[in-house]
Amino acid sequence: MKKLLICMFVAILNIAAAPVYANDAHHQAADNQKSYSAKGEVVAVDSTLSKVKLKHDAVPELKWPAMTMFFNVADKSLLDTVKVGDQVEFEFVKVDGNGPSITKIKLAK
Ligand SMILES: [Cu+2]
Repeated sequence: MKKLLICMFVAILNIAAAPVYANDAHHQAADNQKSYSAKGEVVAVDSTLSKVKLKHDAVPELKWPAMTMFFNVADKSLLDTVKVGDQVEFEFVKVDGNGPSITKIKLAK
């Protein structure tokens, strides 16, 4: 629970920081399209809400510690290939005001 709160706090900080980039077209475009990679384990799949809960490793680029949290998925069909307990590699983008969104997810080798 504590880690989830930290994660939400980080998300809120990122939303608060967004206007800083709004004046700089270059940075805004780069940030919106940047995707981040991480590995983790599937803890829960909610295909109705297009969300997946992952126990993910640290994401140094975002200064995220390892934690368990929900991610949105860009396309619901991404969830067809994973199930609870799977070790996965995934990529996500950050969407202003709507949390991180997974764009790719596959079984880890
Ligand atoms: Cu997290």
